[in-house]
Amino acid sequence: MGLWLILMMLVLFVSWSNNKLTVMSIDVQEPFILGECDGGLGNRLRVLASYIVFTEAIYNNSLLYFIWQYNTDCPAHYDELFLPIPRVHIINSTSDIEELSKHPLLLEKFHNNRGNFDYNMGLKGIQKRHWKWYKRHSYAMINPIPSIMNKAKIYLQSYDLCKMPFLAMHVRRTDFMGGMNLWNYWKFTNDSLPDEKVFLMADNPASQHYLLNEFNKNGVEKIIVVEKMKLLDNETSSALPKAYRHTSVETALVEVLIAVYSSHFLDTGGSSFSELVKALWGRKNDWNLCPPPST
Ligand SMILES: Nc1nc2c(ncn2[C@@H]2O[C@H](COP(=O)(O)OP(=O)(O)O)[C@@H](O)[C@H]2O)c(=O)[nH]1
Ligand SMILES: [Mg+2]
Repeated sequence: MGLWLILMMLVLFVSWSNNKLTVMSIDVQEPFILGECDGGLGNRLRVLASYIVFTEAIYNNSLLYFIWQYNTDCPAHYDELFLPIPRVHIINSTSDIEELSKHPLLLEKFHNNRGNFDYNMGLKGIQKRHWKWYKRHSYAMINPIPSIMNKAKIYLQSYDLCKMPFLAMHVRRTDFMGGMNLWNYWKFTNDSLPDEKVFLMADNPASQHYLLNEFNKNGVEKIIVVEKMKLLDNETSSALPKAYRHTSVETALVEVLIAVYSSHFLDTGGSSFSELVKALWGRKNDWNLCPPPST
């Protein structure tokens, strides 16, 4: 008798928990738009910034559900990098995405859009004269978590970069062949002033090692980096996935924050990672990673 009772309770529990699985796991009570991103950090953030504008300018301040998946292109979860944004819910589970796609309060679903910020504004008919304001406004909501800010702050102070103006350059090579050849970055460094440091952001170990070897000789540290990447032989590097990242995304973001404090930045044309430095250029005073000069 006792065994029957236990069996009955087990059957009841299983059917209850199965039912529960079909109940919405996200409690949506307001109209929302659903957007997704992919690619690397720069690609993702410009899509996020554009959709934030859409919620405000087109959808009467609706909520935004934003799909950010962890993958080879961007091996990091959103909340490992950035603080939450009011009225934006970041989601990464496929079941949540399916649920939200069918939800009655869904206003519009945006497929991944890699177009740059201005292109996205044009796509949704936002007036050109407002683009600049919206760009500043939406990127101002994107704030790295304190531990990442602190890494950039410590780095800037360790090289005295808050006191001495420095240059920065971004060399993007691994799975991207846009931009300039290494000669331009070599020349940029060679033309710098004697005491001026050149902060190098690079995605590719071979380019990084080449530039470091060219300029850091005889005890001089002309080019500075956050992390020296491991140089790989041809066989090992050709076995890696095309979009393999040689540093963590966290390190990449620390590099962006540092470059924002440079006096002059040489980009890789067409790279959205370079574009991110420019989009965040105006954030120096908000973040205050360099204390204001004492008078
Ligand atoms: N650490 C580091 N990572 C980089 C650098 N450039 C590119 N990456 C990595 O490569 C990804 C590039 O993707 P994305 O930001 O979309 O820029 P895009 O592909 O150049 O348009 C970034 O998310 C980084 O993970 C760099 O200078 N330093
Ligand atoms: Mg990309």
